[in-house]
Amino acid sequence: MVKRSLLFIGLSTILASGLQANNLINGSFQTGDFTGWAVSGSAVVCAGGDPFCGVPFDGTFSATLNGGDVSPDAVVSQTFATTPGTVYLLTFAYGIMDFVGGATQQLRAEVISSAGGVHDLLDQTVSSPLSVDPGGAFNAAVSYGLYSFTFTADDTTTTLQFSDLASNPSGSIDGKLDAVSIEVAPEPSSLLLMLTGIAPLVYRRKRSSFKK
Ligand SMILES: [Ca+2]
Repeated sequence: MVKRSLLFIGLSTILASGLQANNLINGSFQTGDFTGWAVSGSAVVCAGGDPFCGVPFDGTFSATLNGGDVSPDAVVSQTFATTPGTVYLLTFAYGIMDFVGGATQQLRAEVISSAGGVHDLLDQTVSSPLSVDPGGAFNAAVSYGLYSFTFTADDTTTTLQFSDLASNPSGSIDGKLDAVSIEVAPEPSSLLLMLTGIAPLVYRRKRSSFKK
């Protein structure tokens, strides 16, 4: 138990230090909007106190994809400065809010070099964790997973792009995106520790104080 606690503290320290070096602007949407991002389709930034928003993974605000009874067509991207030859670590929290439980949604994450080519550094589609039974409508429970990928930059600017690929565009099942970070990757030994620790973690955020 002690070792596990120490490991958790170590991971938290790495994550915290990484967030301080985030190459992205407004990666956690804490401006309350998409400042720094280019957005098309159904995506909004909303506050955690809104029962239709869901609890954020980090801070006060998070992004909702395909909120309401709309088709999942959101594309959210940001171009940032990079150093060619440097290995970067992309991390983001992706989750699902569902008023029934037992569903998943899918998100495509691409890293596109400005040097040319299409989607040439990273192209991964992730599935959210299974949604939880919220125990009653509008309690804003969200199941988050934390996802990490590395890529090697080959130009001075690079674009991160998320595309909503949810297969269940119901009004009561929405995707959630938060805590997006791109930082210079830690040394391989630290990275292995970090990824090993992150993989089993699935987060459930529930605003216990939200009762109306
Ligand atoms: Ca946030």
